[in-house]
Amino acid sequence: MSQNGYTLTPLTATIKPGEPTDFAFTVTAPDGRPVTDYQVQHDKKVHFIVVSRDLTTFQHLHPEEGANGVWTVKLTLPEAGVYRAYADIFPTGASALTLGADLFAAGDYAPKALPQVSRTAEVDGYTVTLDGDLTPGKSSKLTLKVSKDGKPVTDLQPYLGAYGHLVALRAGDLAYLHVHPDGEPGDGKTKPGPEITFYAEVPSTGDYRLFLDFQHGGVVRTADFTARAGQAAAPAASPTAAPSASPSASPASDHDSTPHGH
Ligand SMILES: [Cu+2]
Repeated sequence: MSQNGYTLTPLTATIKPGEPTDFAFTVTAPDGRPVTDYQVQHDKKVHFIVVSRDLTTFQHLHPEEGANGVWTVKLTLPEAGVYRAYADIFPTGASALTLGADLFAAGDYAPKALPQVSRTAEVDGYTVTLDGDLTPGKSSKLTLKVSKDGKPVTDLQPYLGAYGHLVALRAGDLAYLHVHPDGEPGDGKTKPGPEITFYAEVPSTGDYRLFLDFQHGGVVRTADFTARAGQAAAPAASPTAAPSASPSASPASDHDSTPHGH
């Protein structure tokens, strides 16, 4: 919720499950005042991610800027339960930050088990396959390939300045991880599919949830995966692949100053 003196402060206390709510928040600066000056990252000043604690639901929203640093977003928490919201921001004069807050929707709550580890995701007739392994402490290349009706999709549309946005969260504590896209539309080398490449660095072994937003036919869809880090090491694996306390991830925050894609 707080990093480098910047703090995410929800202004909306009550959210009922299944009901659209105008959720408002501010980010306060080290001087205690709401931040009003933000750098644009991937076409937006604020990227707002909301997941359920069991990581079975995901939303990527873009709040609207109001007066005095207040941001508002129409938010529906689909069911009763516990949720985590992340604001991915870059206050001018600071660095890129991801601040988190827990949200609650009152009612009977039955957490679902983490979805099985899988390299294939289906969404709206699209199949997305995941190639590459998450290696703790190392930058890991992940390639996501999109196909529809068995055919590779080669006309993905730019969405927020990229052909895909990947959010990676650690299942154990919802740590928000760094993911860097490899190339962007218009750079003369990045093709509009079927493959989208990212570099991700995970800090530890364990399970992660990956959420890929991609746009095709004018619609943004999300493909989700569960990936396991550090379980596929061969006997000859480098000792540097051992789990490390990388500073690039911590619960609900993100200490690196490099912009990242999602
Ligand atoms: Cu966004």
